Amino acid sequence: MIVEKRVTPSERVSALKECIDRKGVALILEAHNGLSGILAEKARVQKNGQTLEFDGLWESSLTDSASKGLPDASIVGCDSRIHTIDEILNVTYKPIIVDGDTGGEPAQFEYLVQNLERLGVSAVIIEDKVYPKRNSLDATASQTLEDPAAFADKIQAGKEVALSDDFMIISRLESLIAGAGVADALDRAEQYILAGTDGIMIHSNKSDPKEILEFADAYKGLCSRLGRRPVLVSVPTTYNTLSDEQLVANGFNIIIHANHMLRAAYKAMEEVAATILTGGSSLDANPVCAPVSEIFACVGHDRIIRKDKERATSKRLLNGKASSAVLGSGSQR
Ligand code: SPV
Ligand code: MG
Repeated sequence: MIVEKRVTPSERVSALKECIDRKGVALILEAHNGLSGILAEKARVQKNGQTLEFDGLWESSLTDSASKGLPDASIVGCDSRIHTIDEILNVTYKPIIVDGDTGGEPAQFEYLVQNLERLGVSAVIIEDKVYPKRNSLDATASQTLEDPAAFADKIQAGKEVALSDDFMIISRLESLIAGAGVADALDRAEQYILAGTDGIMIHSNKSDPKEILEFADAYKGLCSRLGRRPVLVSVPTTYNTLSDEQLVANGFNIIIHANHMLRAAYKAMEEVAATILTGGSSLDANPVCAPVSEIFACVGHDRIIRKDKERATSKRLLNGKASSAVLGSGSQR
């Protein structure tokens, strides 16, 4: 699709920070390919006289991997992730936050930062676990935390190679995922803030938001002691009894709904496959499928057809003018 609102990569890099400066918060939805990126970006609802929309997109390691039929366990390589990121960037205009997993070793992270910034990504989030990591939502997986000083060095290395101050490097604390508690998370947050991080993401896989709220409360004191407050990020997948509004009230500046487009697509695909098998034709599946015309419009097919017609009309007009000019010049002789 030809994106309606075009932006340059550098305008796009700055767009996330601008959004947070303007509104205090960025509401982000996951995308795992071009089509889900378009849908996440163009979603609009009317509520209490206001138009609601997402401010940007999350390119998730879980859903990028799952959409390739692979587990989120450092299996999908960097080049493949970059390919997906570029695919989404190509058809959207809103800011993108990339899930950088552990970021690899500092030299790998430097290349990742350079590459993402060049493409127009606004932020990368890396997590303080050791490579190869396991997805954080699996509470049964063993999770090993990175040495905080080594992680702080990696953050610093990334900050040094980023060209724009607007490109954000966000540190993701995995202390609660590894069972190390809020005090460990705060201690690590301090080290990462001193290393120059642009944001802190506190992650949890519990349904009870108690620890998250405890961290958010203590974060205020930590930041006022350090004299700097990097943005605070939440991924409320498991503790989604807490609304976005409540998260904002507790100091969160970026809220990422991290996997819902993929999970919704999964259910819809499963349902349609079963419906076709059961019905013995695809007739019963019609109500759960978007019309092809809608897909055409969404991905820009309609625009091509309209342009084809316009070009054919102007060619006919030109040919008409040319032949009447020839006829005209002939009749003068
Ligand atoms: C992802 O979306 O890949 C994330 C968030 O890293 S989570 O799956 O909750 O770990
Ligand atoms: Mg991930």
